[in-house]
Amino acid sequence: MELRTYKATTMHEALSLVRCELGPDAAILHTREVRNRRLFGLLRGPRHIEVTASVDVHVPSRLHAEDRFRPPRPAPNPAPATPPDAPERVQGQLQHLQAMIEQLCRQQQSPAARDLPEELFRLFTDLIECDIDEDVARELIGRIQSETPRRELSEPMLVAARLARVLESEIPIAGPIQAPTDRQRVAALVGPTGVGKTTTIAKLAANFRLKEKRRVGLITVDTYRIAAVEQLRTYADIIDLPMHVVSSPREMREALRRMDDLDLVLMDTAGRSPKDEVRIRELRAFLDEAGADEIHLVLSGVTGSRTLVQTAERFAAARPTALILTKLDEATSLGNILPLLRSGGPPLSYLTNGQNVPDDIETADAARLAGMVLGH
Ligand SMILES: Nc1nc2c(ncn2[C@@H]2O[C@H](COP(=O)(O)OP(=O)(O)O)[C@@H](O)[C@H]2O)c(=O)[nH]1
Ligand SMILES: [Mg+2]
Repeated sequence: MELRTYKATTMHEALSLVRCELGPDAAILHTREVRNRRLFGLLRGPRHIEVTASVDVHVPSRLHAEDRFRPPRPAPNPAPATPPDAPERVQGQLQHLQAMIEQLCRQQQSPAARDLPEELFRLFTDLIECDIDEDVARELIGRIQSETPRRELSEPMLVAARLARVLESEIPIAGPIQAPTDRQRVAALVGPTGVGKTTTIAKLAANFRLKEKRRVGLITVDTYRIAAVEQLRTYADIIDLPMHVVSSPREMREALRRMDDLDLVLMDTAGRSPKDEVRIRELRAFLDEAGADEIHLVLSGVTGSRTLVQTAERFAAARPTALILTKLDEATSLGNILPLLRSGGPPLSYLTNGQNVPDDIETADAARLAGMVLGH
């Protein structure tokens, strides 16, 4: 049986190497995080990941539990050579010191950095495969390891279910737009260009009007592009809704007054570049003028994890109360949305998964989304 060991700075890189060289069917047999020792083994150097894989194995390997949990062998005595005539007491103290340093090094390692039981390791690599950031995966696995009774760890189904529950608990949910029948409610959608704001407004409007029988109106402040106004007008005509185009705070007040017998006014806004903070603040002034009850930040699920977090930070100036993630149908994996959901931003209201109006939208559900992130 041929075993190969790959070294890389991240687990993602190591797994890509394995996949590239041994193909998708390679079995991962073992992984460990290694820190090069410096200064006589006293200091920990940069860490790297070692993955041992093989294409000749078709069953998961079973390392002996005692091998997996055996504490690292003590390094050769890092203390300067003690003169032969040094009192035994000094030698004893040096050994004691060395043991303390090793213990400290072990404590500083995150749970995922120690050798993991096989089930957790497999889960860890599955998370990486789902495009979940290595640090997030490490943290999630650490939580599972500390919260799961040892005997349960050998039950893959139980461990996977526990992981799904942990993930679910980290997804904040806002619930759908409120549309009471006794007063007008205003909900605005904001976000970058092209993420699907207008299409989502059309889906929401059609569902509230046709399924929930609410009196709905549309306002657009997206007057930058004629096509954008026409796009919304086409939907308004098809669904048979009143629509107003406003370009100043005075027109906004007037439009809302003319719609004050409606249950819900949905407001479309021009896409803003996340880099244009002045325009985002301008947008906020418009929303204040409208007295918007709900502001939903719309972001595309096919955006990279860092950009998602940064864009949400930039749009914080618009003070969004909820988050809509669009285009989930186009995403090959959804691990990229986790840092955003865990960053303390607004909770999720809706998910959209296609271009069809009004069908391709659903109220966000933490359990379902956790399953989607895990590729279920
Ligand atoms: N695949 C997919 N496309 C979508 C979704 N939502 C919107 N789109 C498409 O994204 C493009 C931009 O949508 P639009 O509503 O004009 O974005 P806006 O600029 O934010 O208003 C259009 O081609 C939409 O059909 C979705 O959930 N999935
Ligand atoms: Mg638009």
